[in-house]
Amino acid sequence: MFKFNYKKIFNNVIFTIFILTLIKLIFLYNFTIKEDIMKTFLYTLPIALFIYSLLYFMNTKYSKIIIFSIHALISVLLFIDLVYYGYYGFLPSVNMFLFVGAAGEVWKSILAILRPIYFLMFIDLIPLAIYLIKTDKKTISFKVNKKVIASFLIATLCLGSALYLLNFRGNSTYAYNNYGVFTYHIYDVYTNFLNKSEKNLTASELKESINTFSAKDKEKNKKRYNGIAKDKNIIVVQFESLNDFLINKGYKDQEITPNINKLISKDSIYFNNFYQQVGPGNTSDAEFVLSTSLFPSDELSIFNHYNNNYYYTLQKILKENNYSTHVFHGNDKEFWSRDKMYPKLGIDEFISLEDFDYEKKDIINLGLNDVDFFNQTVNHMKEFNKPFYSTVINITSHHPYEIPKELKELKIDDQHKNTLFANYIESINYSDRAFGEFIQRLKEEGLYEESIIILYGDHSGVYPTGDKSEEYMKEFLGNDYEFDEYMNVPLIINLPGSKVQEANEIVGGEIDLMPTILNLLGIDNNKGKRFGSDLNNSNESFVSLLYHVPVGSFIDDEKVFRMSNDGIFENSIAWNKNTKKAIDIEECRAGYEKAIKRFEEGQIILENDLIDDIIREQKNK
Ligand code: GP9
Ligand code: MN
Repeated sequence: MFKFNYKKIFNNVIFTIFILTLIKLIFLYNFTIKEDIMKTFLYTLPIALFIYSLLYFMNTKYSKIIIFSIHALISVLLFIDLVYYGYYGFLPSVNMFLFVGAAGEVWKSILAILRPIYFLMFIDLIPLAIYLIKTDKKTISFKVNKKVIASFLIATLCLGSALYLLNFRGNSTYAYNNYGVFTYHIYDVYTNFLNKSEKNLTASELKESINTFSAKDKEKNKKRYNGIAKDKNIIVVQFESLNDFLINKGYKDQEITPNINKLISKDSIYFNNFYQQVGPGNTSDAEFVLSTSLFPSDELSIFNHYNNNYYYTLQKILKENNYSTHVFHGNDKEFWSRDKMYPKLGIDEFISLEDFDYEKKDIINLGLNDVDFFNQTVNHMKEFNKPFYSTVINITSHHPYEIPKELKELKIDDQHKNTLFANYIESINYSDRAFGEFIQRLKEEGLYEESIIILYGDHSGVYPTGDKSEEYMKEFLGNDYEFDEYMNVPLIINLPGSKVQEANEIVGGEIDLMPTILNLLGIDNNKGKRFGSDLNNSNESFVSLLYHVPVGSFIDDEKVFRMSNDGIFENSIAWNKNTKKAIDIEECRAGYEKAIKRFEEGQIILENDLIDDIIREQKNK
């Protein structure tokens, strides 16, 4: 008869730490899994079993140290996942460690949202260490018996099948939500180191893709605002972390963005249904999407992983039209591989932190403070060959939004003071002030009238944190803080002296910037492939979203659709954009398929570096 010795099992330290890890997994999933926690947990079991079963096979004098180290490492990993999720709304990637590892400020920003409850992940480590030190090695069972071998084999089998499933092209969101935290990290390392998300196309598939992409858009005859900004300088302000809900909005009757509001009030087109389309490259992805009208990746940072591709960019087209091209950013040249990527985008000159006059005290958050940054930017612009195209990327309004007291001007209620919510609006208010001074200086230098200003937010400033700040956010907005709210960034096109005044409600995203700008300049160039459309002339009111929500999610005039994290369409959610009432997701199938198709086409172009092939094919047609 099979006799189960519970006492022996529970005395067994490996079994105990295995159970503790399972509890930690449930703890993590409770905060991070929106769909079926139990399903994810069950799928995580085999790998956890696999890892801990391995410990039974050890028989060295370092066994105790190894047991402790592995368990501690897993606890640290789960802790980092939890904290990171609180900031970004998903798990960290090795990408983050590889490329921004040195940028302490980014981590500082993540650590700023630590909640004491997260430290429960470490609660067992000290008792475990004491137990291991005090207990004689012999009393800790390491003997391998048949049961252990059996469980080890089952675990290996399950792990094997999970990895097999991963070979079908999925994505990291699905990997996490379907198979759990360990599979996610394995998948992430695998894709990042080997660029293995790439799908290999056969020669004929590749040819067919090139043929499809090289089809030219049909031209409309009469286009609104075509050439309205012909030969003007173009100043694009890519405003760090600016959400649309701050525009024309007050905190206790105090305007948060008075200078941006003023910009909107005269000679401007304001797009209030404009959305971020960045992936893991964040700010740098926004720059990429603006310059190319291509989709970024939802797994890899473009600037770091695709900086050897050929791109036919807005800057290159402008150079063909006698523009000089520049970028301003108050951080180092190498940060996010900008030094490698900018030449590929056709940027003549990068004015980075090294090129500004500053002292240590002038640095806030990740770089030069916005007042000095904007001010010195004008000095450089005065010297540029005209017409010029400049992207100006401010940085002070970066998470965690901690700025010196003396720079804060809003009166904040006691209950909100020093919360992420208050820090955010105070920091945006400061950067708005810096922007106001920038416009003033441009006017004084005579640059304003001969330029157009395009301002947009690169991405959201606050993702739902599940804590007090989210509550304050909801109170402030008077509604839920869902992705259609937080992924919504403003786009303003200011055309000095034009008398154009318009609020345009078309739904669009960063991918539409390039075609929109080209139309304003009256430049007729359709070479290459663009996924966006000119927002002043398009009939399509639609945006495909990615990264912060799974690919396939989209927003149009009537519908807001969020693809399910487990990749199953039927588990998705959708609501009416205006009434916020739930709608049948079947109404969203066509939009979902369109969003997926476009995104996947975008990935084929990126992964196979197809832009020059497409241009060659267009020439032959
Ligand atoms: C710093 C900036 C980082 O150069 O690009 O901003 P982020 O990508 O974290 O928004
Ligand atoms: Mn950013």
